[in-house]
Amino acid sequence: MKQTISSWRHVFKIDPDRILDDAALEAVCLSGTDAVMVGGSSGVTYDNTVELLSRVRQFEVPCVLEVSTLEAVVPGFDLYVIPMVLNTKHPDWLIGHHARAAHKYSYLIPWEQLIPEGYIILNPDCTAAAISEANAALTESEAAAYAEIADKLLHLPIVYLEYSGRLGDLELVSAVHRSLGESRLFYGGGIQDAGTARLAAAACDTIVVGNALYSDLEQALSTVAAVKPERA
Ligand code: 1GP
Repeated sequence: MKQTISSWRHVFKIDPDRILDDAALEAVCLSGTDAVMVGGSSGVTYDNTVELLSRVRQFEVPCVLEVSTLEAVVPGFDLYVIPMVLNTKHPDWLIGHHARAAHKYSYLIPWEQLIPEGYIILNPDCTAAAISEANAALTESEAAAYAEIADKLLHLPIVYLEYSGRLGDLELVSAVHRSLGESRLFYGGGIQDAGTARLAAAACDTIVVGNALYSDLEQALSTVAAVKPERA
Protein backbone atom coordinates (compact mmCIF):
# COMPACT_ATOMS: atom_id res chain seq x y z
CA MET A 1 0.00 0.00 0.00
CA LYS A 2 2.81 2.40 0.92
CA GLN A 3 4.23 2.19 -2.58
CA THR A 4 0.96 3.20 -4.18
CA ILE A 5 1.26 6.82 -3.10
CA SER A 6 3.90 7.20 -5.79
CA SER A 7 1.18 6.81 -8.41
CA TRP A 8 -1.37 9.15 -6.86
CA ARG A 9 -2.23 12.22 -8.92
CA HIS A 10 -5.42 13.20 -7.14
CA VAL A 11 -6.66 13.00 -3.56
CA PHE A 12 -9.90 14.21 -2.00
CA LYS A 13 -9.53 15.37 1.60
CA ILE A 14 -12.70 15.04 3.66
CA ASP A 15 -13.20 16.54 7.07
CA PRO A 16 -14.92 14.53 9.81
CA ASP A 17 -16.16 17.79 11.30
CA ARG A 18 -18.08 18.80 8.16
CA ILE A 19 -21.20 17.33 6.65
CA LEU A 20 -21.16 15.37 3.41
CA ASP A 21 -24.40 13.50 2.78
CA ASP A 22 -24.47 9.89 1.56
CA ALA A 23 -24.99 10.74 -2.10
CA ALA A 24 -22.10 13.21 -2.04
CA LEU A 25 -19.81 10.77 -0.27
CA GLU A 26 -20.68 8.05 -2.77
CA ALA A 27 -19.86 10.40 -5.65
CA VAL A 28 -16.52 11.24 -4.04
CA CYS A 29 -15.61 7.60 -3.45
CA LEU A 30 -16.62 6.52 -6.95
CA SER A 31 -15.08 9.56 -8.65
CA GLY A 32 -11.89 7.83 -9.71
CA THR A 33 -9.77 9.77 -7.25
CA ASP A 34 -6.67 7.87 -6.17
CA ALA A 35 -7.45 8.13 -2.47
CA VAL A 36 -9.66 9.66 0.13
CA MET A 37 -7.75 11.34 2.93
CA VAL A 38 -9.60 11.95 6.17
CA GLY A 39 -8.35 14.97 8.05
CA GLY A 40 -9.07 18.40 9.38
CA SER A 41 -7.53 21.08 11.54
CA SER A 42 -10.24 21.38 14.15
CA GLY A 43 -13.19 19.47 15.58
CA VAL A 44 -11.78 16.06 14.60
CA THR A 45 -12.77 13.45 17.20
CA TYR A 46 -12.58 9.69 17.55
CA ASP A 47 -16.34 9.40 17.05
CA ASN A 48 -16.65 11.52 13.93
CA THR A 49 -13.55 9.84 12.44
CA VAL A 50 -14.92 6.32 13.05
CA GLU A 51 -18.21 7.33 11.52
CA LEU A 52 -16.62 8.74 8.40
CA LEU A 53 -14.28 5.76 7.98
CA SER A 54 -17.16 3.31 8.20
CA ARG A 55 -19.08 5.24 5.53
CA VAL A 56 -16.06 5.41 3.19
CA ARG A 57 -15.41 1.69 3.74
CA GLN A 58 -18.54 0.84 1.75
CA PHE A 59 -16.41 1.64 -1.28
CA GLU A 60 -13.13 0.32 -2.59
CA VAL A 61 -11.22 3.59 -2.74
CA PRO A 62 -8.07 3.66 -0.56
CA CYS A 63 -8.74 5.56 2.64
CA VAL A 64 -5.96 7.18 4.64
CA LEU A 65 -5.99 9.15 7.86
CA GLU A 66 -4.00 12.34 8.12
CA VAL A 67 -3.35 12.37 11.83
CA SER A 68 -3.81 15.76 13.46
CA THR A 69 -4.74 14.73 16.97
CA LEU A 70 -3.88 11.63 18.92
CA GLU A 71 -7.39 11.29 20.35
CA ALA A 72 -8.79 10.75 16.86
CA VAL A 73 -6.50 7.95 15.70
CA VAL A 74 -8.83 5.18 14.62
CA PRO A 75 -7.77 1.66 13.56
CA GLY A 76 -8.77 0.38 10.14
CA PHE A 77 -7.36 2.92 7.71
CA ASP A 78 -5.13 1.75 4.86
CA LEU A 79 -2.39 4.18 5.83
CA TYR A 80 -1.68 6.86 8.40
CA VAL A 81 -0.08 10.03 7.10
CA ILE A 82 1.85 11.83 9.81
CA PRO A 83 2.41 15.55 9.28
CA MET A 84 5.67 17.04 10.52
CA VAL A 85 5.37 20.80 10.16
CA LEU A 86 8.77 21.85 8.88
CA ASN A 87 8.19 25.60 9.13
CA THR A 88 6.69 25.62 12.61
CA LYS A 89 8.13 27.83 15.30
CA HIS A 90 7.39 25.19 17.90
CA PRO A 91 9.09 21.78 18.05
CA ASP A 92 5.86 20.12 19.22
CA TRP A 93 4.51 20.25 15.67
CA LEU A 94 7.70 18.96 14.14
CA ILE A 95 8.35 16.05 16.46
CA GLY A 96 7.15 16.69 20.03
CA HIS A 97 3.61 15.36 19.70
CA HIS A 98 4.98 12.44 17.73
CA ALA A 99 7.48 11.52 20.42
CA ARG A 100 4.82 11.75 23.12
CA ALA A 101 2.57 9.44 21.07
CA ALA A 102 5.36 6.91 20.68
CA HIS A 103 6.19 7.16 24.37
CA LYS A 104 2.64 6.34 25.34
CA TYR A 105 1.46 4.00 22.60
CA SER A 106 4.48 2.57 20.81
CA TYR A 107 3.24 -1.01 21.23
CA LEU A 108 -0.09 -0.10 19.54
CA ILE A 109 1.32 1.80 16.58
CA PRO A 110 1.24 -0.03 13.22
CA TRP A 111 4.60 1.44 12.22
CA GLU A 112 4.58 -0.18 8.78
CA GLN A 113 1.40 1.72 7.90
CA LEU A 114 2.79 5.15 8.78
CA ILE A 115 3.97 7.65 6.19
CA PRO A 116 5.68 10.85 7.33
CA GLU A 117 4.73 13.98 5.50
CA GLY A 118 6.96 17.06 5.50
CA TYR A 119 4.39 19.81 5.82
CA ILE A 120 5.20 23.33 4.69
CA ILE A 121 2.32 25.69 5.50
CA LEU A 122 2.25 28.74 3.25
CA ASN A 123 -1.12 30.36 3.92
CA PRO A 124 -0.72 32.35 7.16
CA ASP A 125 -4.51 32.68 7.47
CA CYS A 126 -5.37 28.98 7.55
CA THR A 127 -6.24 27.18 10.78
CA ALA A 128 -3.29 24.81 10.50
CA ALA A 129 -0.89 27.76 10.34
CA ALA A 130 -2.37 29.28 13.48
CA ILE A 131 -2.43 26.02 15.43
CA SER A 132 1.09 24.98 14.49
CA GLU A 133 2.55 28.50 14.73
CA ALA A 134 3.92 28.20 11.22
CA ASN A 135 6.20 30.79 9.74
CA ALA A 136 4.16 30.89 6.55
CA ALA A 137 5.85 33.95 5.02
CA LEU A 138 8.49 32.03 3.12
CA THR A 139 10.09 33.12 -0.12
CA GLU A 140 10.35 30.69 -3.01
CA SER A 141 13.95 29.84 -2.22
CA GLU A 142 13.22 29.45 1.50
CA ALA A 143 10.35 27.06 0.78
CA ALA A 144 12.60 25.12 -1.59
CA ALA A 145 15.25 24.91 1.12
CA TYR A 146 12.79 23.36 3.58
CA ALA A 147 11.72 20.93 0.86
CA GLU A 148 15.31 19.96 0.13
CA ILE A 149 15.91 19.19 3.79
CA ALA A 150 12.77 17.02 3.79
CA ASP A 151 13.88 15.23 0.66
CA LYS A 152 17.65 14.95 0.76
CA LEU A 153 18.35 14.93 4.48
CA LEU A 154 15.25 13.46 6.12
CA HIS A 155 14.20 11.31 3.15
CA LEU A 156 10.53 11.99 3.74
CA PRO A 157 8.38 10.32 1.07
CA ILE A 158 5.97 13.26 0.88
CA VAL A 159 6.49 17.01 0.92
CA TYR A 160 3.14 18.77 1.27
CA LEU A 161 2.73 22.43 0.35
CA GLU A 162 -0.33 23.57 2.25
CA TYR A 163 -2.24 26.66 1.12
CA SER A 164 -5.54 25.43 2.57
CA GLY A 165 -8.38 27.78 1.62
CA ARG A 166 -6.73 29.63 -1.24
CA LEU A 167 -4.86 28.96 -4.43
CA GLY A 168 -1.17 29.31 -3.78
CA ASP A 169 1.77 30.72 -5.67
CA LEU A 170 2.10 28.05 -8.34
CA GLU A 171 5.47 29.36 -9.49
CA LEU A 172 6.75 28.73 -5.99
CA VAL A 173 5.17 25.27 -6.09
CA SER A 174 6.94 24.52 -9.38
CA ALA A 175 10.25 25.74 -7.98
CA VAL A 176 9.85 23.49 -4.95
CA HIS A 177 8.97 20.62 -7.27
CA ARG A 178 12.15 21.14 -9.26
CA SER A 179 14.21 21.10 -6.08
CA LEU A 180 13.00 17.63 -5.09
CA GLY A 181 14.66 14.34 -5.97
CA GLU A 182 12.84 11.45 -4.35
CA SER A 183 10.05 13.02 -2.29
CA ARG A 184 6.65 13.29 -3.87
CA LEU A 185 5.18 16.79 -3.89
CA PHE A 186 1.60 17.12 -2.67
CA TYR A 187 -0.12 20.45 -3.15
CA GLY A 188 -3.36 21.52 -1.49
CA GLY A 189 -5.22 24.81 -1.46
CA GLY A 190 -7.97 26.52 -3.38
CA ILE A 191 -8.49 23.96 -6.14
CA GLN A 192 -12.13 24.56 -7.08
CA ASP A 193 -12.61 23.23 -10.58
CA ALA A 194 -10.99 21.55 -13.57
CA GLY A 195 -9.05 24.68 -14.52
CA THR A 196 -7.39 25.24 -11.16
CA ALA A 197 -6.80 21.48 -10.86
CA ARG A 198 -4.88 21.44 -14.15
CA LEU A 199 -2.77 24.45 -13.18
CA ALA A 200 -1.89 23.01 -9.79
CA ALA A 201 -1.27 19.52 -11.18
CA ALA A 202 1.26 20.93 -13.64
CA ALA A 203 3.26 22.27 -10.70
CA CYS A 204 3.34 19.21 -8.42
CA ASP A 205 2.93 15.43 -8.31
CA THR A 206 -0.34 15.08 -6.41
CA ILE A 207 -3.16 17.56 -5.90
CA VAL A 208 -5.38 17.55 -2.84
CA VAL A 209 -8.93 18.92 -3.10
CA GLY A 210 -10.81 19.70 0.11
CA ASN A 211 -13.06 22.72 0.57
CA ALA A 212 -14.55 22.58 -2.91
CA LEU A 213 -16.36 19.36 -1.95
CA TYR A 214 -18.41 21.40 0.49
CA SER A 215 -18.96 24.49 -1.64
CA ASP A 216 -19.55 23.11 -5.14
CA LEU A 217 -19.52 19.32 -5.36
CA GLU A 218 -19.93 19.09 -9.14
CA GLN A 219 -16.98 21.38 -9.77
CA ALA A 220 -14.94 19.51 -7.18
CA LEU A 221 -15.68 16.18 -8.86
CA SER A 222 -14.57 17.60 -12.22
CA THR A 223 -11.03 17.95 -10.85
CA VAL A 224 -10.51 14.18 -11.10
CA ALA A 225 -10.90 13.90 -14.87
CA ALA A 226 -8.92 17.12 -15.27
CA VAL A 227 -5.80 15.48 -13.95
CA LYS A 228 -6.56 11.83 -14.68
CA PRO A 229 -7.68 11.89 -18.32
CA GLU A 230 -8.25 8.15 -18.31
CA ARG A 231 -11.25 8.86 -16.07
CA ALA A 232 -12.81 11.34 -18.49
C1 1GP B 1 -6.45 21.19 2.98
O1 1GP B 1 -4.71 21.05 1.37
C2 1GP B 1 -6.04 20.72 1.62
O2 1GP B 1 -5.68 20.59 3.95
C3 1GP B 1 -6.94 21.18 0.52
O3 1GP B 1 -7.10 22.58 0.51
O4 1GP B 1 -9.42 22.80 1.28
O5 1GP B 1 -8.34 24.66 0.00
O6 1GP B 1 -8.97 22.52 -1.13
P1 1GP B 1 -8.55 23.19 0.15
